[in-house]
Amino acid sequence: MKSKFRGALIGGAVGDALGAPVEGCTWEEVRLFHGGTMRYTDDTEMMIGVAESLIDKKGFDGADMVRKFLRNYHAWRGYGPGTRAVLELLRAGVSYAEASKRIFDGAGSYGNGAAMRIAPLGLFYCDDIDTLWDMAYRASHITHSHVLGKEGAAIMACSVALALRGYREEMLNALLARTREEVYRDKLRKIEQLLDADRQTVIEELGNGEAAFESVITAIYAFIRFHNFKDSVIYAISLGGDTDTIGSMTGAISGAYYGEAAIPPEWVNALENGAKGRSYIIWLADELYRIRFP
Ligand code: F2R
Ligand code: MG
Ligand code: MG
Repeated sequence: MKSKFRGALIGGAVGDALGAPVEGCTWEEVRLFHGGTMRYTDDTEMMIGVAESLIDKKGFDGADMVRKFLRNYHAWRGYGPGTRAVLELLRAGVSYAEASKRIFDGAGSYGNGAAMRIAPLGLFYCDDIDTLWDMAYRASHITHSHVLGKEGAAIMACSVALALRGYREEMLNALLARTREEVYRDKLRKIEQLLDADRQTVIEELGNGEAAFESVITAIYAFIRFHNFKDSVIYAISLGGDTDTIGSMTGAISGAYYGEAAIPPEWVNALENGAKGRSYIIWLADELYRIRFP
């Protein structure tokens, strides 16, 4: 179980860092890409904030999570424009109940920024899916007030919890039993028919974009289609589009399922290891584990 906690956090970070240099590329361009750095992006920076807050507060605390997001924020990690605007409102003193409702003409964001950071919550509330679903909605609202942004994050959190508990394809029915929004239900139902599909079909049917409903189900698909961590994450990135985020979410689900040992050590070793790098992320995973399984 401890290895799975590490797998989810480090798996997410390596998926993010591997996908980062080709974010926004088409899958043909990804195919041509060689080399690249292993620096993580906003996905992992925000995931660290979620983990830090859960550890400090021994559970979800919105005001504290806001403080962690603001303390960690480095614009150069490549934040989405909506999240950037919300963080600026929060820094200016707008309440977190209010800030995320002010963007996109009052519609709020349905971007994947809430889903991409949510893995620690899935670990923390892994044995209580009702509470997890509710907490995922609350943790998302800090930056994403649109229901599709929140639902995507809840599905992602639930996928991490189910993977931790040993679910693979069986997770699809468990997710369908909970998911209310039709765009997600429709894509979850398609996964099994797409297991041998070519990339173009997968992109058309499930998506590879920055909207949560264009990426969360794609990450679940990449996890289920293959039978090891490495193939799932490489495949996720090879779809192009929002590569760091789909790579990160696939890495988090796969890491929770297979555990730390399944992550290629050369990927882990190449991950940046500065102030809040690889060793710190492993420490966060161990702290979460210690709190949940004393
Ligand atoms: N910021 C990026 N990528 C930009 C390119 C970076 C590249 N590597 C480079 O260096 O140039 N990636 C990060 O942002 C994504 C997460 O986004 P988040 O946090 O959800 O932000 P946002 O802006 O709220 O939503 C993303 C986009 O979705 C569309 N959208 C969302 N809600 C909408 C609404 N209600 N109406 C219309 N459109 C909506 C917008 O296009 C948003 O900009 C991750 O990929 C992360 O890696
Ligand atoms: Mg990113
Ligand atoms: Mg991204």
